[in-house]
Amino acid sequence: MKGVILAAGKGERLRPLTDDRPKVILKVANRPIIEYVLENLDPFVDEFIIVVRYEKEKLMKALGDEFNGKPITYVDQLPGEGTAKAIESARESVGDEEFIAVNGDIYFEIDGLKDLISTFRKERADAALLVKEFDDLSHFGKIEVEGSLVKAVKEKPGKVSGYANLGVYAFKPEVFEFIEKTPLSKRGEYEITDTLNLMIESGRKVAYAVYSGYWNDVGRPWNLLELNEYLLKNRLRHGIKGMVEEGATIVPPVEIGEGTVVRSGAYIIGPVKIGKNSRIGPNCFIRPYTSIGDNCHIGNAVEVKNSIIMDNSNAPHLNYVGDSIIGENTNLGAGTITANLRHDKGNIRVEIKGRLEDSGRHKLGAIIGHNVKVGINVSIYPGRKIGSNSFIGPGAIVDRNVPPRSLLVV
Ligand code: TTP
Repeated sequence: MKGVILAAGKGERLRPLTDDRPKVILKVANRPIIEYVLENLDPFVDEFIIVVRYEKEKLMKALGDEFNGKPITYVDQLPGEGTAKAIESARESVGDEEFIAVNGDIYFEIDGLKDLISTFRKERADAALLVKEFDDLSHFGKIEVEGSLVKAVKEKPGKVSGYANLGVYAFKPEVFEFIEKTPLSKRGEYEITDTLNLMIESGRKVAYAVYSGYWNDVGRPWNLLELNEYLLKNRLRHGIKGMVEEGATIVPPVEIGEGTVVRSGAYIIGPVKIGKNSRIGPNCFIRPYTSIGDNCHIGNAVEVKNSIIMDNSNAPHLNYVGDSIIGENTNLGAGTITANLRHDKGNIRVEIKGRLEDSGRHKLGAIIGHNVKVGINVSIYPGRKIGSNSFIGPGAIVDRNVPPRSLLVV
């Protein structure tokens, strides 16, 4: 069986973190998101086929040509948008075999895949999909079922409860004939949910497996923080490979990579994960659910909580980083502070593709892209985004989003 992973999307809702790279290579708990998908597929497949387009060279460089000793084949998405188009792009590589297709940007536990494959086989189905019950299906496709089979898939049905389509499928190769007939949707995409409806209308068997475990569709920036928290809570193993000076306090579980030095006076309360060759302290406070990448510097009098700091980034002097995401190669000047709470304690809203969306969180800090230089004493309002390759001058107050490649000087 082959595993097809859809990773061609632009990830626009995750800007600025996807300004210059596909979302599936963003690291959560210091690992590219797509690796969690590959890990789940690994026991069931002999080859990974990754469908690419947006910034594909970066994806290919990040993953290389094998995973756990099994080959990765990259295929370009055919012209056109949508999940059906993406799956069709893998047609030649899949050949005449059954296959699994999974969105590359979702996190789920392996049990879901086991159940999906056994249902697909037991029902002798033409297709099978993984579903999960939610109270509000506004953001999902609703799966209507009858007995053990799917009756219909309805895209974005509004605020109703029911089974949601999770983006994990098993298919017989015959699906490609139905993809060919799939019309363009109202959203201007070729959608695999429309293909499934065509299959059902033609009397093909589409089965489903119900998943009740943790699932995260990493579409918006705060989903990265939720996933980070889940992974650190559930998958972190305490282990210190770096050097911890006398006078530093480590409250497990904390994972510290090779070459990292934790200096005296650092106080780290797990779950916290720190990559390789980073410099931590002296005299800093790192609180739970924080991931710090490789070659980072968290210096004197810095507090970090519930945040993701990606590789080669620094919060070197007198910083507060709370409920925030900081991209790669980014530097915060001395005294730069992220605010993560509104005074009225309301939910923080974030602009996503031009519309303000409720993050559902009353604590959310800054979302800073890659290669950003932030000057000294900059204050960043909750839920504000700073685009990649920007320069924020000293003393600035970032109370609105900053586009990529900006120069903000007060
Ligand atoms: P989405 O999350 O719907 O799309 P996206 O990744 O482009 O994100 P955004 O809406 O924020 O711009 O896509 C679901 C999955 O399918 C995801 O893993 C990317 C993949 N995909 C493709 O491979 N090709 C496509 O044409 C589309 C639309 C998505």
